[in-house]
Amino acid sequence: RFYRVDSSGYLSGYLDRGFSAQEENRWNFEIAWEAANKVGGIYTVIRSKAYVTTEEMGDQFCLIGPYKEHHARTEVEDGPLGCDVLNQAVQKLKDKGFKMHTGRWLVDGNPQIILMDIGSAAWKLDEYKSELWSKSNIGIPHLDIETNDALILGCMVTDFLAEFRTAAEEFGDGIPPRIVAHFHEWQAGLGLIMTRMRHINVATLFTTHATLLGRYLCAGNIDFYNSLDKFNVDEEAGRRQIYHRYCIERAATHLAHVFTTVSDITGFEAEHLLKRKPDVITPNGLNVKKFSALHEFQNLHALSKEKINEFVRGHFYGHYDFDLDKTLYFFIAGRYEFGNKGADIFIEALARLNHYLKSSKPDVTVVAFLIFPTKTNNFNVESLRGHAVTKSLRDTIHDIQQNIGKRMYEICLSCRLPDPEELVKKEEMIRLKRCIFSMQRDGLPPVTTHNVVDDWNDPVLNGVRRCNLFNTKNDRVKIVFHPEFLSSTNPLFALDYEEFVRGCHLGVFPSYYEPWGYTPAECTVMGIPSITTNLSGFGCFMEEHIADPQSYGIYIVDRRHIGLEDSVRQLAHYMYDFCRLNRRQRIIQRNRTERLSDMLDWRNLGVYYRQARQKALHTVFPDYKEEMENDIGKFKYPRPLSEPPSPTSSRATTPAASVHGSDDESDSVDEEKELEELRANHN
Ligand code: G6P
Ligand code: 1S3
Repeated sequence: RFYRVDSSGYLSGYLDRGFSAQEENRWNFEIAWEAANKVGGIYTVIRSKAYVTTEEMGDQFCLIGPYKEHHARTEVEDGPLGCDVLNQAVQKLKDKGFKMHTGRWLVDGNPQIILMDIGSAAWKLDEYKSELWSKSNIGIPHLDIETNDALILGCMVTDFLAEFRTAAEEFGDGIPPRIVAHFHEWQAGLGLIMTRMRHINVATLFTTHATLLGRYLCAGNIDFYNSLDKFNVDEEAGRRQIYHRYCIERAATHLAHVFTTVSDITGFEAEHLLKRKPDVITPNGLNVKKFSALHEFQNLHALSKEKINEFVRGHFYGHYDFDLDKTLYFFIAGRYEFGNKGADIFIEALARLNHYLKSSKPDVTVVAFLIFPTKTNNFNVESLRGHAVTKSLRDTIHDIQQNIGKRMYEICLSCRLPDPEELVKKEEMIRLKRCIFSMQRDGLPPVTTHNVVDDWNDPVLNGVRRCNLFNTKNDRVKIVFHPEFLSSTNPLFALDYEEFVRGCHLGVFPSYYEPWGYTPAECTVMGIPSITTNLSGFGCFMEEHIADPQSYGIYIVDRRHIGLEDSVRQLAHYMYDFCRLNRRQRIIQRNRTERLSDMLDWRNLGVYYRQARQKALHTVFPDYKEEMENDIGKFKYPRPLSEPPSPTSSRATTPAASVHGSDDESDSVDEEKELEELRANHN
């Protein structure tokens, strides 16, 4: 067995780039609709995990997905695959008339990828449908294009696996091939069903990231978790016209040799809705990049925050009477599922926070960003105007500054000090006045940056209207709804998502339905504290592994055991407590949050996927010995060593400044103590 210690000091077993897999003729295929095709959260799983899987399996690992030209052109480098046996199987499919694209996905790890052109096999759709019906009694409605496409992909994958198995037998020097085909989510699940129906001798794994019914049921007004054992699943699926999809998901779940879900809570849901308990829980990780200097991420926070400051100056022009040094940036982001992602209670809690701050911390301002993509008619004029007038002011001041400098230089050369009146000319004052006039506005700073198409029915806008959060001068909580994902080409922010997160102070994700939840996990590895819930996979995972999550900057709202009103109140209190931290305390908290990154690194969490693969191999090839690795039980995060008295109302363990009780805003932290703690933890 090969173990490798990588540059950041991780001891990673089995990371021999496929050497032992080659010797054992062992292969791993991962099949997902979102392989090199960004749709949602599964893309992040596949993409971020690729590095650690190629470190383990080398070219014995290959991803398979649908060919989506737009994404493939920018994400995949065309070329033959690394092994002849793979190329041979691909050729066999090409010989049948199917279009196949092969190459390397341009992400960390550079994994091999096969992208199948669904259109090239569409002429076989009726044949595939009839095969599915005769073997499983699952019928797909003619008009459900998405499921029809999923079936075509599934059949192409099955053909490929059959061809590959035959080829791998020939190439294996007498060692029988041990193949794991790992299918993600119901769309890829059709491949699993067909593989099993056609009796192809490979070990199959099925991972569900969210159940179909769970997503639908939660979107309605339902007490989901307390009713899980009472749903009539067939009836519920039928009522929502997803019965055939539900059957596919359930069949894939039951036909898989090993079934996994991304969290315990989704496992619990699957047990009731899909009627199978997962064999392994495979929590989601991230490809964590370590900085050489421990505090580099703090500097990045300051740099990105300055870019957000610039946006805020423009957006709130004419009403910019708050101190940016005492302004905190909160945000929520994700797929626009208003209730599932907890945007409803976020807005409600912001209204309460507004009230608390007005009465007891009026010098603090919170700008809350809501980032949910929805249909818009582009940016609104008011937002663009704000940025234009601040830019014009900046340019004018820059010009005048240069002129003042030249004048000052000339006067000083004649050995005298300039009079203040000599420095700024009258016409320059007029230019400045003109800029200031153009910054006056009649209305309030807009709540949204874009013209939302269905403005009157938009749930975020309606929530904001209901709670009267209209960005008036008196409001201590300001709202910015950005109905589009961020990108560095965005004319308002000019920040990509990662930079934006780094620049914020707190991510707020009070989800009701969240199988895992990458948003708070991403905050954590960037050292940004976040609020999550005990109904999200991530929140439960943190609760399980950390003695006191809150002291590490992970606030967990209870949405399970208490009523909605109490959850809103708790959320509002968490946010208020956060507003009461001074800068030094925030810095300490960020250090602590960042310390949790190891726990979310695929180099550690990858162990669960390995376990699942081994289990599947052992089921199909009983002579294959399962080697049980330790799980990440070693990550028991204790309460932080330094536990000074807290300035906050609700908790005793929130990090406090080294000058106890001081409201000192200076940013020099008791770094030595923090570093000592950090070192102790890293060792
Ligand atoms: C980082 C930087 C400090 C900066 C601080 C601001 O820690 O290294 O130089 O003062 O961020 O923190 P704040 O929580 O006020 O944005
Ligand atoms: C799903 O994507 P979503 O945002 O629709 O899968 C993700 C990856 O496993 C998971 O993080 C998320 O909670 C699910 O909801």
